[in-house]
Amino acid sequence: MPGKWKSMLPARSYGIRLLVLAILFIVGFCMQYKVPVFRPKEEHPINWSQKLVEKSIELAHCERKLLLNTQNKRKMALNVLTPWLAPIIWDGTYDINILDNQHNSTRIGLFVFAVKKYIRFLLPFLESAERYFMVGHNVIYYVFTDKVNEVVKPKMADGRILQLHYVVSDQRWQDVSMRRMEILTVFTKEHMANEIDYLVCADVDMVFNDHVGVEILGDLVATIHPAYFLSEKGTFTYERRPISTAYIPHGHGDFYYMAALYGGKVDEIYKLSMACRKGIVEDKKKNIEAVWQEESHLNRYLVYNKPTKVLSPEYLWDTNLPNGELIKKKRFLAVHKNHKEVRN
Ligand code: 4GW
Ligand code: MN
Repeated sequence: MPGKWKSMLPARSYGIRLLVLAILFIVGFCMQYKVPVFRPKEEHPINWSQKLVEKSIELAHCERKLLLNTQNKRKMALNVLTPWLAPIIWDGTYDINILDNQHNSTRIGLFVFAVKKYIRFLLPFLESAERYFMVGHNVIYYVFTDKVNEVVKPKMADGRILQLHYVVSDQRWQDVSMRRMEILTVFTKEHMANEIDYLVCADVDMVFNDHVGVEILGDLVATIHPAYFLSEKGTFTYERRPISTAYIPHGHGDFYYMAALYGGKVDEIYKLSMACRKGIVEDKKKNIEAVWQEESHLNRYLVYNKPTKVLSPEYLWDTNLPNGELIKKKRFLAVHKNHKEVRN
């Protein structure tokens, strides 16, 4: 059969063979040296500048409008993880139904001081907590005041308890604020250890304004100060004098935390308050006081004992601050106070 084929081929087939070989050679040559002859022609070239315009319109519609801002703002306000991989809690970063189920038997404490003229903030604080704080969970309010008899109890839901405790009122407001650490060292150890699993510590001159639930619970939890959440580290108002026990050298530290909301497991708050209390006492012996009192000591502690969870400024906001458009939910708001009226 093959012989038959051979005999059937015309003489000019040698020419054809040569032609095919030549074509193959040229094609191979062009492919090897990337001669552009064989590149497919783009029928509809992509208009990249048009694409960019479309993208920026899309981003402009982003719910939190974060991407419209400058590089720095964009980076900081989109952070959902710390450099040590702890979550930073923003709206949309958790599923509250799953977490509520996980915490159905968790006992939570809310620790607050209302001394001297700050007693006026207590009722709105507690009423707003009934509305937004750990709704549906077991809560004990630990209220410390020098005016136990003046406390007006809010209407409270089942599973919620108000504990009133007497505390001396210090003359200096700085000492009132710092005494919270001393009281915490005693109460976390002696009372709270058996009564609750997690403790949340808050300023009283605040109101809950939106959901604050079990998503904030963790071993050690701190909140980013709303005035510094877009700031460079170098501008943080840490204690910078090496003589203070709250000293944080330049280059150290991750966030500037605000002492108006932090929390954690009871034994973690015991350790934290012991360390801060010790620092405050040592400073007093040297007749110095950290620049932002217990907030400076808290920041120092948290630089070297990293929080396992960080709360975004959604959890501490003041409507007088700039950049409020970056904060979708303003969950815990500073009350605008007349400083002259509340000064002691
Ligand atoms: C100035 O005259 C004062 S009085 C500054 C604080 C004072 C104060 C604070 C007080 O008289 N009674 C009192 O209970 N506190 C507690 O310390 C209260 O829980 C308050 O929220 C916390 C911290 O003080 P602050 O809220 O005034 O601190 P900033 O200005 O940082 O919010
Ligand atoms: Mn305050």
